[in-house]
Amino acid sequence: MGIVNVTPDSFSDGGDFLDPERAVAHGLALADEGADVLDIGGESTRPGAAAVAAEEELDRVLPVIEGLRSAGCGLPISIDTSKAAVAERALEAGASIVNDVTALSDERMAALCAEAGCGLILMHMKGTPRTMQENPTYEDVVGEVRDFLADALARAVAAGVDEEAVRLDPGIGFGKTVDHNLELIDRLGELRSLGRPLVLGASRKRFIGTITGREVGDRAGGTLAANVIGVARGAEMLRVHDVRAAREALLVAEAILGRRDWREPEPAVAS
Ligand code: HH2
Repeated sequence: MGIVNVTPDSFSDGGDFLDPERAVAHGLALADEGADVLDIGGESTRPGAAAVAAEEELDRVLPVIEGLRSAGCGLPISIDTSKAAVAERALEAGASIVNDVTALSDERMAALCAEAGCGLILMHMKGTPRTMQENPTYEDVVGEVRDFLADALARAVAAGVDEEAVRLDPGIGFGKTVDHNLELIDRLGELRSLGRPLVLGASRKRFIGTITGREVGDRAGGTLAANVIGVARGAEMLRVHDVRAAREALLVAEAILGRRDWREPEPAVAS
């Protein structure tokens, strides 16, 4: 999943793709690099980020979704939003997956996704982006994240969402210390008991900078390590800024793990 942040303030690429033409060009470039899905977001969720009104979020993301479609991009598009009003218009414009980092905090979201029959990513977060990094504590981070995601999945299914349409994400960096993030990635396999494909979003995040001492634009090596271990532990979708590097790392990692014969052509694009 290639990230297209149409925001002035995202932690890694804030402001780079606020202009819709640049965002569309970036999405097309990520498609060329081998993305299977493009994740379009119009509101930063970095710690302390300012909230954005639905109309402004829509003004950011709709021209990009429409622009990608008119440029002939046929990849599935996910809309990274926690607002049902934004998700609804994005789905009409051509998105087919809702990536909700608040796991259905908007009471209309589940019904909307059930009605639309779209894909749905539910992510764990402790607190809100404004407060989540204020001394997050857990007795057992993996157990708490698993219980939260099980509950979110149950709420989605109770609202009519097809269980098969749901992917689950431990929410790396969302109300977690460095050690929590490391433990969640290392023990990611324990979340497979939830029975749904797992998404991992570690790309360029702060814990990588803390460990490597690298600034946000210089965390490619650390990102690859997190993603490769994540895949070895069972992640099936990686949310990344650098698609080509992730794709190549996966080809080699999956060959080593014996999950794919490197002589065979790459499998068809996932949806
Ligand atoms: N992380 C971010 C945003 N959306 N969605 C999922 N499913 N998983 C994640 O880990 C995740 C996410 C934060 O990263 P980014 O979009 O690069 O930054 P910002 O929130 O500042 O725009």
